[in-house]
Amino acid sequence: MSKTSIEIIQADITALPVDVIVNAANRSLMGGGGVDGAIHRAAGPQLLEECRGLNGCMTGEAKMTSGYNLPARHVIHAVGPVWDGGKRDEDRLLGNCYRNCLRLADQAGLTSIAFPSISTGVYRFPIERACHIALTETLRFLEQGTSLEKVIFTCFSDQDLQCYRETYRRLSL
Ligand code: AR6
Repeated sequence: MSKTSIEIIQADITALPVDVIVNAANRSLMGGGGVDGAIHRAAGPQLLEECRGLNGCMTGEAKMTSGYNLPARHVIHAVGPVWDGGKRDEDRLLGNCYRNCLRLADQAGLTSIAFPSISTGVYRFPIERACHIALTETLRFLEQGTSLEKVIFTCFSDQDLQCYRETYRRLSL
């Protein structure tokens, strides 16, 4: 069992005072709608300036920036897969997103990270399937030992919250 605590909450991720929040970005890293738009609005224009220098990001990968006006100190921009029926390696690519975010946070010695539900909005990844991948990848990563003391899964809707809580309960049995 890892010593890291896992919290599943319903919240606006831009309000969380953690070491790092994860952004569900696109490959351009130049902003967009959904949680990406909310993070850029709350962080201010300097975030886009820093992102401009990153030369985008491949699907399944992640890059870290400062958090600027956010209460979070950093942002990890992760690019989830667009759901296309499950035949385009979407599961593996989504798993890579979570692992790469956790690895970046750990390498920076950070202690708290908050994830949104990557790919399950505009990118249409089915929530049950995405939630299972998010939780299993995270639990597996934490078993290795890490600087992270707290991992927060931030759900936007009641249904997503229920799905995460129920899936986590089943995985912990
Ligand atoms: N806090 C927490 N979760 C949120 C917030 C928020 N403030 N706002 C939305 N969500 P999405 P994707 C939830 O569409 O599917 C963007 O245009 C939302 O309810 O933001 O990975 C990017 O630029 C959903 O559960 O991300 C990309 O082009 C989850 O965040 C594309 O969308 C993810 O939904 C990425 O699509």
